[in-house]
Amino acid sequence: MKLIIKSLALGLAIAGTLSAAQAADFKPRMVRFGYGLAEDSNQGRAVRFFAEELNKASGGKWKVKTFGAASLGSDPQMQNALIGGAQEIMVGSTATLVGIVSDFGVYDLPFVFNSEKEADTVLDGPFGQKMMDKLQGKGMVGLTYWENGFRNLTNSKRPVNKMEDMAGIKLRVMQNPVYIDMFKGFGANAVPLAFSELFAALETGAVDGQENPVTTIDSSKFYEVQKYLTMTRHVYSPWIVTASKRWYDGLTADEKAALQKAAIASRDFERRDSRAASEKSMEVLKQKGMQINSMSDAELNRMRATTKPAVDKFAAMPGHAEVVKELDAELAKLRK
Ligand code: TK8
Repeated sequence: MKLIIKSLALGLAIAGTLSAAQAADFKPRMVRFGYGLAEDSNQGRAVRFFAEELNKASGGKWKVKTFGAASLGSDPQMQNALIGGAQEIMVGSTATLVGIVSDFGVYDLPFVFNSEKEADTVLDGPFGQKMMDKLQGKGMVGLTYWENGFRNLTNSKRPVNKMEDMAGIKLRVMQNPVYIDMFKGFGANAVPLAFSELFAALETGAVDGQENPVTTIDSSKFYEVQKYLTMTRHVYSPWIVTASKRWYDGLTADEKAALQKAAIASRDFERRDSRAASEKSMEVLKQKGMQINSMSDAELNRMRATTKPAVDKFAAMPGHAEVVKELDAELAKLRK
């Protein structure tokens, strides 16, 4: 009898030392996490961080596999795979979500955010959450926002010192009307194209230029096919990590909680990493021979004024006036 009690106690003691992960309710799952940038990029590093967190939290029950360089498809293709349940998680630009929830175009309105700090506060606050919640009715679940960063202009034709220098430049933009209207307004020839096709388009001269944060210009090796970089910071566009709602709805409460926790940890990791990488990328781009120039505030203000029709057009679409007002109110709170 004593022996039985002893071994029972021992058994309990061992059970007590099992990690919380093993005790928690995790089912064995294969999770596909896709993204568009190169594996060696700020996006790739953060995806691997997220995957690792989930593998750990599940005590090895989850096998999260990462797929970079758009190997599961472009942003819009992955979004459809999530909605259909053929893929579990992705990260991509909020800008490419406008085909699903057009309200997301609000983040693409030119010169809306003044700093990374402003963007963090708005995205991590009630406004950012409310935007993510709009995806639920469309088959996706928003998990968190990562930094893509302020977007800058590159091209192979000429230095862009003033708006008129963009005239006639065939410029790849994301598949999003705000960008098409904005760059047409600047005088460029805006061509919407998936990011996965961008390098080849620049290389063959199908387009002359593009716009992205310096980290992406570096990790995608655009310096090989682009000579001029102009620091316009015209849009701060976030990345958003999303899950398939079909898949998400089948998760246990413990799994959902772990997913949320890993999402927040990945966000903090990604923003720190991206901001450090951004400084290094500027050095790399210089060293690779890109000619870099900034634009005067007066010129940027002139560009901003030129975008008014694009902003008005966005705001005139159903429901958008409300979204713009809400974002303006959030920003006003920060700036007072
Ligand atoms: C990566 C894209 C990219 C975005 C773009 O899939 O398309 O220019 O900036 O980050 O989402």
